[in-house]
Amino acid sequence: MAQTPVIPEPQPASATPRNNDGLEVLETREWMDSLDYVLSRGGPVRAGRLLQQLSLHARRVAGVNLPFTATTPYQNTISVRQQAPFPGSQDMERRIKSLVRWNAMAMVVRANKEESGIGGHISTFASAATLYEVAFNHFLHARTENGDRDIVYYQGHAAPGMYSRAFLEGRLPKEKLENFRRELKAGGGLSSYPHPWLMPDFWEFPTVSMGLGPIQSIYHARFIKYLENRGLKTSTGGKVWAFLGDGEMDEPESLGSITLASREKLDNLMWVINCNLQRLDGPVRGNGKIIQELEAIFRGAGWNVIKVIWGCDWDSLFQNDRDGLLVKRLGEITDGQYQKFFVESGAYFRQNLFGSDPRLLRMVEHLSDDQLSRLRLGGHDPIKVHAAYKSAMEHTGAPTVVLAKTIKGYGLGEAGEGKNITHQQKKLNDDELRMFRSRFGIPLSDEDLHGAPFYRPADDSPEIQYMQERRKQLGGYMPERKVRSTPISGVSESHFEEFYKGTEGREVSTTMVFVRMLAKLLRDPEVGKLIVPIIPDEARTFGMEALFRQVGIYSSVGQLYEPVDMDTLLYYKEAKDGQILEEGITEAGSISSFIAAGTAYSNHGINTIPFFIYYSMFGFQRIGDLIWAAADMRTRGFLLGGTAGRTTLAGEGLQHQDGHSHVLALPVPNLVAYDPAFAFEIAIIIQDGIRRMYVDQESIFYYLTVGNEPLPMPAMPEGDGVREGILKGMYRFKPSSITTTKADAKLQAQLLGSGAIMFEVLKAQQILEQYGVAADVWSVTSYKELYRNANDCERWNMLHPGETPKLAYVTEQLKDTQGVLVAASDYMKVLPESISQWMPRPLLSLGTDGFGRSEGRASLRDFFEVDAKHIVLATLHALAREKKIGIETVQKAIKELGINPEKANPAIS
Ligand SMILES: Cc1ncc(C[n+]2csc(CCOP(=O)(O)OP(=O)(O)O)c2C)c(N)n1
Ligand SMILES: [Mg+2]
Repeated sequence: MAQTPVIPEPQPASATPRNNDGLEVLETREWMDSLDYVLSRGGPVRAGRLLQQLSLHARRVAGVNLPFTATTPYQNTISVRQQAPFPGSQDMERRIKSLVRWNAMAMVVRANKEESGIGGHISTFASAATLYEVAFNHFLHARTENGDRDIVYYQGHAAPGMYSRAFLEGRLPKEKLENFRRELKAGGGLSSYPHPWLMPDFWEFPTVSMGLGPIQSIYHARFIKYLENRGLKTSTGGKVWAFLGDGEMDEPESLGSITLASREKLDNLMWVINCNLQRLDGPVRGNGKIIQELEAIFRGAGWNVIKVIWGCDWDSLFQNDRDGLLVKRLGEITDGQYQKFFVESGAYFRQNLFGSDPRLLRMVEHLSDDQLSRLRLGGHDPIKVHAAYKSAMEHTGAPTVVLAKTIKGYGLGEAGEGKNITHQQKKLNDDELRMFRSRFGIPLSDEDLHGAPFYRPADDSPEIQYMQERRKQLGGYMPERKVRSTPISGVSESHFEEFYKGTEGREVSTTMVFVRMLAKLLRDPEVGKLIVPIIPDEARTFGMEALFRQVGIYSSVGQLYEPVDMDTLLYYKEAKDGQILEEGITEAGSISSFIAAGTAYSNHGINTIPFFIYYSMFGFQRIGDLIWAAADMRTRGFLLGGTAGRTTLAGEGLQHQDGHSHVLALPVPNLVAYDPAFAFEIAIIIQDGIRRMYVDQESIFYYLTVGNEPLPMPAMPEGDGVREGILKGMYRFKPSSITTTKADAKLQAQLLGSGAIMFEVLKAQQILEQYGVAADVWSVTSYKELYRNANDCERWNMLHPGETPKLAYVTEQLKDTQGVLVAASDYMKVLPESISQWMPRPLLSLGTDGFGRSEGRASLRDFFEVDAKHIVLATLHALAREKKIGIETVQKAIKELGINPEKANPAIS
């Protein structure tokens, strides 16, 4: 139980007791004795109740108000009497931990000896070793008795510790450790940090971009409850653990979603924050106290907070601290000052911490300076850490955070223990190696030390046997990543056929098309239940409210109120087995759910198929780093950028109108991005996406932009190449009617349209006929796919001279065409330009570079120069450039089309 400070604070140590105070001291002592009696008879729960009753009584009869305290005293939350006994061999575990420490340190030192500047971190794991080792030896289940497992987010910078342990377990050979941070060496190496893309059998979660681990762990824990409540997974008690840094807590993603965890009562979630009081440059809160600050935040948010500040060495000091003088003094000291104590001598510690009051000095007079300097902190004491974890495991109804106080660079001594430079320390000289070796009792002689050799005792040594046995008991090794699901058999084409036919003149938006398709997929007997629609408070924007009723909104408690729109058809239906994750206004949270759902095929053996739809502007631009992590994690699923396009989202203006998400999608290597124009294109893409990801098990995911402009959806053109073209990025959608009737037309053009601007291109095609230009219209569904393919061909050709060169898909499509090339999209001009070098002739690209405006679509397209008339002008301009028409035709057209040549350039206005 948290110790609420309802006992009056003791007088400051420096105050001289007055007569009256003497009485007060006596009185206080009597009350304390009484409380001790209650404690001994009824235990802490009874004592807590009594204190609460006393406080209520005091308020009722005399209006006594206790000051609000978000924090508890600067003490361990778990008292000595509540502390669970340590179940293992402390001595053996200390020896194993020392071996893990040594090899983790050696890995970094060696890597930097061989290649100076290669980097790596010693001090993060050095401070966290006990936190990890107690967990590995006693808590982290690779498989529980019930067949579940624990999910663990390891702190990225502590990776050497995890590699070192895997080496001792015999899972990683020495050669791999020698190639730490040298992944391109023969035989492979080890990633600097956790990267499932690079080590798909080992790492599950990339955590090194600070803040991504914390938020993902919350949404993952919630997603597990979602799977359980929806009957897709049986509840077997697996936990989600996240090992985090105290500096990392400054990231908004770290703390921004913690109330979700408490609101959802995620008692399957456990955070261990390594409070070594330091970040990269220096102290996290030099002038404050990070543990107290975090305690207040987490308590306020409804978490179960367990502080592990002091080791067992302090127990007897606190026992003798009858008046709370010591606790009070410890609470006064800032973190910056504590850091100084860690690096100073015992004499300094005595004088500056205890020297403030003679009574404090008396409390430690039995300890030598040396003993004083070695009083252990809680986070380095396996007994305290074990007790905290055990208590956390037993806590129900709320998530737990363990705030463990440690020393950064613990064991590095002069090389960096507790020093501000320690985060970056990667080199140890021979003296420092010797000291480290001796401190942790590694059986290496002085002569052997040079070069920081790895050390692993024989397989049958007691240490290795012990650690193997512990992991066996806990179900196997960790970390380990593996695909736990089997492929689905596919999804029926029947869901998509309707969309091939078009809408026969009826105007629908591509968003509506998508929503209708989703509704159909949700009814599919096999994949329907696997679909996870994710929405950050935008369902109505996308016309998805019908789904509320169809599949319900997930709520772990069901619906505890009568919804205000209960009497309507599409009421706001929350249900325990609801399928929609209505996340509220958090794109970061929603993408975390997307990742949890899109990696369930490996994490939980369940092929959930997430569809996360959001305002396209708030995707890559806002949560690009989480999307990058999703890619690393081999997440599968569909991202849908809704109300997309700089000129298609009317009215919303500069901060909403997205004309660059497809450019921002370019860097993500395994992301397949499409800007479809027609219903049938979406149908082909989604159908093929499900096949590639869930049948063929490719490690890819999708980004589709969908718009909100109602347009008549045409039928899919006949012809073999259409389906292939849609998927590969382009196909001829509508040849010019002039070319088919008058094959000798002199003026020709190839118009490349995509997304919502396709309809402007089709209009331009008709206007161009009036100028005698025969223009074919191509639908470019994916510049990214074309770019990827062209690059791939180019590279192959470069590496294989003399062999038949490969032709880029875009080249192949356009090589036999005639006329000028003009592209128009609702995205930046650079997007089509990215593939122009593989086109047979120069490209003129129209796009929406610049800031958006609050306006209607027609005005926006005029402003950004992507409407039909500008496409016509661009085509005529290109033809004039080729000397196919005279300048006067272009000048005339400008007048006829009503274009103001002096208008401001939208790219910079
Ligand atoms: C988003 C992001 N910003 C910056 C960094 C660079 N960085 C790496 S570690 C670190 C300090 C980490 O401090 P803390 O979270 O306290 O971890 P410790 O190493 O002290 O356990 C920083 C700033 C990063 N990895 N990610
Ligand atoms: Mg830190």
